[in-house]
Amino acid sequence: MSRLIVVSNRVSAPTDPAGGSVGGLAMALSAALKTYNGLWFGWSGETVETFTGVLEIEERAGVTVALVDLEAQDVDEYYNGYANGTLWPLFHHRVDLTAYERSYGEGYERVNRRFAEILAPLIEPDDLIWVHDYHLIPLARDLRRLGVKNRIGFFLHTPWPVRQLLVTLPHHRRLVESMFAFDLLGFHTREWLDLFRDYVASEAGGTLLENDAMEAFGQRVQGGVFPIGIDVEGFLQARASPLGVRTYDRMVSSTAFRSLIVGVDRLDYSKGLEQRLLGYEQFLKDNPEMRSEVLLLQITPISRDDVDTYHDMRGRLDSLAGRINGAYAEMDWQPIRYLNRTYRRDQLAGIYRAARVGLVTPLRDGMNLVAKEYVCAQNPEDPGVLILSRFAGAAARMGEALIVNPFSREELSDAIKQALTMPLDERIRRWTALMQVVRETDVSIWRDDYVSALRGVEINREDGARVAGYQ
Ligand code: GDG
Repeated sequence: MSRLIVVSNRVSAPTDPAGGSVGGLAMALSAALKTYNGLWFGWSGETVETFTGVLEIEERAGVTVALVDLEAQDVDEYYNGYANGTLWPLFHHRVDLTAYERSYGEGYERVNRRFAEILAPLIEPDDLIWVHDYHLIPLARDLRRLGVKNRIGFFLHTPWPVRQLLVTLPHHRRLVESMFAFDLLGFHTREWLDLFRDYVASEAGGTLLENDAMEAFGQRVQGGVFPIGIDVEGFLQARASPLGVRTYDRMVSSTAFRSLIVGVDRLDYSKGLEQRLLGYEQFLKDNPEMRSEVLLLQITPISRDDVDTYHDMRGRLDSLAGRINGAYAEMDWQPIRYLNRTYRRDQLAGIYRAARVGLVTPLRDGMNLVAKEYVCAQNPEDPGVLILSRFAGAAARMGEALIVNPFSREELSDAIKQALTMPLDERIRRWTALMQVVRETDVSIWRDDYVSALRGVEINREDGARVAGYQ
């Protein structure tokens, strides 16, 4: 059986096999790596003064990981710069926050080249290579230049942007052309894949073929839709674990007859946190009689604080939460609990279960796993209500949530009221449909579908040309 090589910017293979704090994606990929006797390659997270290219190979809970350190300039230009300062905002339609620095693009190309040079000698002829996310878009091209002929697949965890915004990126053609060195391009939703295909047809002068294959730049690549999900059984176990149950009890007693509304998001402008707090404030304004019956718990671990836009946003959120609390709190009640910290997964599961409403309102999001976790954690006999942004990839299949436009504070306010007053039979009906989607998109299904699609892509290497398409 061929080995699987997973490549991602950061390697999140679990160190603790019990996995209490490990995400579903990490667990699913680790399980696949164990089955296929594979390898997980990426940045160690360590910064050194000068790049050495030395590879550290270690075993983590049965998974072989191969890690490489980056130098400070790489971290500035490739990671904080091009990946998180250019592609992330652009792919989330924030051209106002996008940095168009030439040095960032150069750093990005340099690190991808370095990764390719270190990875190439580890690859055996039958290996399947699965590259993750926007940090590593040119990697297949760089591996091909080094003579790697294996099947290489790519999965984008973010949305793909509309063509009219993507063309603001200098060298957008070069970036997209490099994607044609992969054999399979996976997206969460039909919408993201169609946006990619629109670029190929309109901007690259390519041809759209049957079954989502595409031809451009003298190459052919197969596209596909693979909606990611959560590890349902793992999450149910976390919810039923002693800490999950204890956290649930603690939340129920600390909210004392109030309805808990929960939000869980990395601190990121794509998550619509400011708009969410303003929507909640609107609800408090519109419904004075319900004020002291609710409580918003917003869990927001700090992320990417080295990037200025994140740092600035953190300050704005602190003051917004403070202002709303200052304006509406009573001596025995505060409308918002805003926490910049992380919890273990089992604790999160307990918190979700205690919440009558799950507020998931990103402005643009590849999928959004919190929506699925919230649904999965509910009590089937008395489930809470998911409020979900129409701009999350998750909304493509989770239409039984209360779907909202997160840019409209009135709509958010109305949805919160509707969720809090929804009769039990409607809550059960909606939850049952949503839970079915959560099960149908379990992360192991996503992973296995992707790996078998990559294995099934037909590759014709006559004359050295690579032509990919489903058999
Ligand atoms: C990207 C795409 C796509 C959050 N706080 C804590 C914690 N979390 C966990 C959540 C959830 C995960 O982080 C966040 O996943 P999301 O899907 O919501 O968002 P991104 O981080 O932006 O992920 C996204 C995803 O990739 C997968 O393809 O869905 O669209 O942007 O699992 O629970 N976990 C723990 N403590 C916390 O405090 N343990």
